[in-house]
Amino acid sequence: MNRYVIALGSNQRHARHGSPQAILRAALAELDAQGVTMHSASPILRSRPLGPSLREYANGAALIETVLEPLQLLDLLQDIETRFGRRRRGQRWRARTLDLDIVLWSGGGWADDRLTVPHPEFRKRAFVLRPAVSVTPGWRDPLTGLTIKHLFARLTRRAAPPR
Ligand code: A4P
Ligand code: MG
Repeated sequence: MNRYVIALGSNQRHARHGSPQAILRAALAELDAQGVTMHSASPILRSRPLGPSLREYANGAALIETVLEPLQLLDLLQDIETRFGRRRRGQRWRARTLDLDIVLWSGGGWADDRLTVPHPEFRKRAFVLRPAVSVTPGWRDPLTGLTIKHLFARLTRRAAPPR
């Protein structure tokens, strides 16, 4: 079995599912329906956008367990993103109905042209670390050896306001 921390984000409404918050809930339900075991899902938080998009995000994190190997999980996440109307073409960081990222994997690291785990940016992002703290504070980042809780404390201690 593989355990993962996944990050969820949305900053655009969906015609059927509604608000970004509702989209994240529906995405979690969809993972469950696909046979992924949901150990813990964070509260869904609002966060200010990082990057060019001006709309507020809903963000969350989940601790999951599944037989799927990393690339199989990525396929499933991308399939769910597509079903939620995510368009993959065009500008990076554009407004999106659903973004599902693999943050951490119990197997350690993965690096190829499709997938990098741990997610290269997660240590700098409060909108990933804050919900991750609530699902698995003690999980250690294999790169730095620091726990999620420690990474979040380190990030939010800085002078810059948290995002
Ligand atoms: N990919 C590589 N590693 C991973 C991984 N660990 N998990 C590849 C998921 N995918 C991974 O992603 C592009 C490609 O990354 C995928 O095809 C996959 O093979 P994408 O989701 O299609 O593109 P993107 O999301 O537009 O780009 P990127 O770099 O993933 O954007 P981010 O880093 O996800 O940032 N502000 C707030 N407040 N909250 C947010 O959630 N999100 C973003 C997007 C910007 N600002 C935000 C938020
Ligand atoms: Mg992404």
